[in-house]
Amino acid sequence: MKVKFLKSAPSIEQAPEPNLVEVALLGRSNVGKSSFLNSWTGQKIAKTSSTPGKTKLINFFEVEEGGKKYRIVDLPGFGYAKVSKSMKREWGRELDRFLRERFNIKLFIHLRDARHPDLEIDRMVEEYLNSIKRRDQQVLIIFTKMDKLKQKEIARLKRQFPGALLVSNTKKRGFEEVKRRIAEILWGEERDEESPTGGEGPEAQGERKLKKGEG
Ligand SMILES: Nc1nc2c(ncn2[C@@H]2O[C@H](COP(=O)(O)OP(=O)(O)OP(=O)(O)O)[C@@H](O)[C@H]2O)c(=O)[nH]1
Ligand SMILES: [Mg+2]
Repeated sequence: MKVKFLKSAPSIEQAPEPNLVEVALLGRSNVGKSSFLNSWTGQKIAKTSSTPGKTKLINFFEVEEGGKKYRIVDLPGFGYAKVSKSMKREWGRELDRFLRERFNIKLFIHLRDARHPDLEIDRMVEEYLNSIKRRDQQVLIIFTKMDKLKQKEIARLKRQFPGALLVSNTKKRGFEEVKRRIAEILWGEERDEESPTGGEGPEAQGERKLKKGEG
């Protein structure tokens, strides 16, 4: 996987051309968004810090992997201590606008701290994302800092959130499954279309088009 930093932008107007699929990383300050990007790509390319509020702009990274190009967007965190009533106020107008209007975002990754998996602010973000997401966009919840949990606590978290994805950025754990899920979401359907159809008739192809919301 090749990754390079592209640019930082304060708003959607300064963002790169929306000509590639993007994956946006969201979550509270300090949850490990920038660390997640580094672990996922296997490169220390995003700046991390133990002080919340490190990432202040919308940061675009371009990735090339197996002949495919896409971007990862590292966003500023929100709500470290306080809980505010609206995401707009919490995050600022520009970020709210970016998330609503950036149509080439195909996947929102919502990172949550495995030690505090059900905070009010995260429920708000979940609701917010579900309210803005379009038919061709998906949300994936991933819990960070699993290295801080005991086995028992991991089991409890998995019961509470069936199918939950857990990672440790410091120990680089959980990324095989995470990468598989992300690839499925980004390219799953296309890979189907590229592969020999194996006797699949036009009906099946039509169905797929409908599922994708095209046609
Ligand atoms: N133990 C442990 N620490 C982690 C993990 N992920 C991140 N951290 C630590 O948490 C702190 C914050 O990490 P960042 O990646 O900068 O967090 P962020 O979400 O980008 O924060 P902002 O940019 O401020 O919103 C750093 O000290 C990281 O080393 C993890 O999986 N396990
Ligand atoms: Mg950051």
